[in-house]
Amino acid sequence: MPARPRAVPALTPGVDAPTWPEEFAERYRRAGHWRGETLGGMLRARAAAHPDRIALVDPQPERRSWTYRRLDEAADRLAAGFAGRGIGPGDRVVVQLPNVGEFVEVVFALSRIGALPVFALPAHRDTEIAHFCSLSGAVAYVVPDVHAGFDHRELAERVRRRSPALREVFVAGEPGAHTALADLPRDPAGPLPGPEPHELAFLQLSGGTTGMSKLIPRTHDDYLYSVRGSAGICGVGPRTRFLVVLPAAHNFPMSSPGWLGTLYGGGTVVLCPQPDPATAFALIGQERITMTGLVPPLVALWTDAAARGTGDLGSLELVLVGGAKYGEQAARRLEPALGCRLMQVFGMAEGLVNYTRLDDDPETVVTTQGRPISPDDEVRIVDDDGRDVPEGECGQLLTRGPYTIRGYWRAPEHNAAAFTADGFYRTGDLVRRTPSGHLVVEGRAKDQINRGGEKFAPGEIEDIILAHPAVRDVALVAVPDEYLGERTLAHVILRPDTDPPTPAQIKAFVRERGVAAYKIPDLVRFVDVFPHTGVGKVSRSGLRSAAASREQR
Ligand code: OOB
Repeated sequence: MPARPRAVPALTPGVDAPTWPEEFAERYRRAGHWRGETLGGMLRARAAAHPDRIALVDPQPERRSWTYRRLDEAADRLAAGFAGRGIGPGDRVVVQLPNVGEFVEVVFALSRIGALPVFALPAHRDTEIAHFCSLSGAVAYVVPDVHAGFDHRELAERVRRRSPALREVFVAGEPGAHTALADLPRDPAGPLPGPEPHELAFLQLSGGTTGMSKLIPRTHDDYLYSVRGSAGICGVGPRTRFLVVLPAAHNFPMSSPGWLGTLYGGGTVVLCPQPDPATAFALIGQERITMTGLVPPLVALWTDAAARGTGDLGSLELVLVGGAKYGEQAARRLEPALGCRLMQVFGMAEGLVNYTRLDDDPETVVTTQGRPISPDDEVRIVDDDGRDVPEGECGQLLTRGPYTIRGYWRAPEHNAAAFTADGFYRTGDLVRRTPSGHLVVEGRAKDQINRGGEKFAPGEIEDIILAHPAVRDVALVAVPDEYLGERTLAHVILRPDTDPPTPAQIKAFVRERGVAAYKIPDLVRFVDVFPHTGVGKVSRSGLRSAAASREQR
């Protein structure tokens, strides 16, 4: 197919997103980190090397499987279909699909034409999707028909009315008023004008610290370096059978080593439709799964279920645990309970990923969150004034390196605060480093909630609650929770002469605004005043400690 003339030039890093200074880019290329690969090119190469090996299995409702050749061809055909609908290089496409085969096809298809997936999670609702559409300027949105009882086609209709740039909605399944992915023309495509390795591959979501999530621009070169490194550290190879339990669009199950790392290493990816032990254990047995990645609350569910003797986990060799702090005592229980190895992973969609290693001693594996992938990952641990703390002491983690972004998408003001002048990303995590170079996560300096691995900025929900007519002020804080690690408590000050709402009504108010369910406050408490800091700001630590010392509703 001839290259389509474009009204808008393809995006390049540096225009909509800050990029690495040339001296760094050159260093990363010279070191062999950036090898000039693209996502689409990687799949093409694997399909050429072992066309008949099974790349992907979507087990439900009827088992479907793709060889590497079939996946490669499916990506080409779908790419032609997207291109035929006017989607081209640099265009953003919000992709909100659960763990289904179409998700992987869509990602590679968009990559083939140089369009950028914007990775929404299945839990996101009107507020988040409209935000991703407007911030990215998305021209298209890909949804399932109905997932977990929720009709995404209706969501798409509402979002389309709010998003002038959004021209197309594609549906995996019954399309309703939209276009079915399956109905896109599937003319065999000629060579497509693919993206350059230094160009953006997609936009990931940040957990957010102020307002709504920022978008994280990742290039083919940088992302594939972290994928290759992760696959190597985890020992991914042709006999790896990786179960994608967490939402496939999240950075952890995508690249640590996740489905991309598994494809990189020539293994087989199996998509798990739900993370509950009944579903996952059955698949582990049937599909002889060797590896998976979980957040700590899920491991707790799995180890409890395994202790009750459910499931045949005999094939499982390695479980990666990350996304939130994995407590040492829980970590000690994993290997005996699941009968496989544990690897801790402490990563972030912005870049830096740390792993414990297969040859680390068992104490290191249960007591640390690992060390960086790359010898060129620069890590600084600093105090509040930005000075390096003495070795072994706790401080804020700053990082810079070959797969850590230099800035968020279209967010110059935020970038000025989130990055140092010399390009280090302020992770907001409090860590210390052991003599072996492993990091231990001690806490968090950033204003973020991490509810069992799902992150968001408290301000996002505070703004919604503030719109309630009876609410004068609100502060949302995380309180410790045995299962989730953290859950959320909204402190609410009511206006004096209004009908006081109940906690349930506050929660319903948030839900009705259309946000992901994990952001709805777990607890609501009405108070008369907030504790304040010396400079008159609401003291979140004061609220947290007050909450911890009181009975919670
Ligand atoms: C992963 O990525 P994100 O972008 O959802 O969240 C990153 C943040 C980190 O800054 C840290 O605050 C927290 O999540 N985190 C952990 C952790 N892993 C992530 N905190 C304590 N211990 C851990 N093991 O969550 C992510 C990305 C790639 C691989 C793994 C996780």
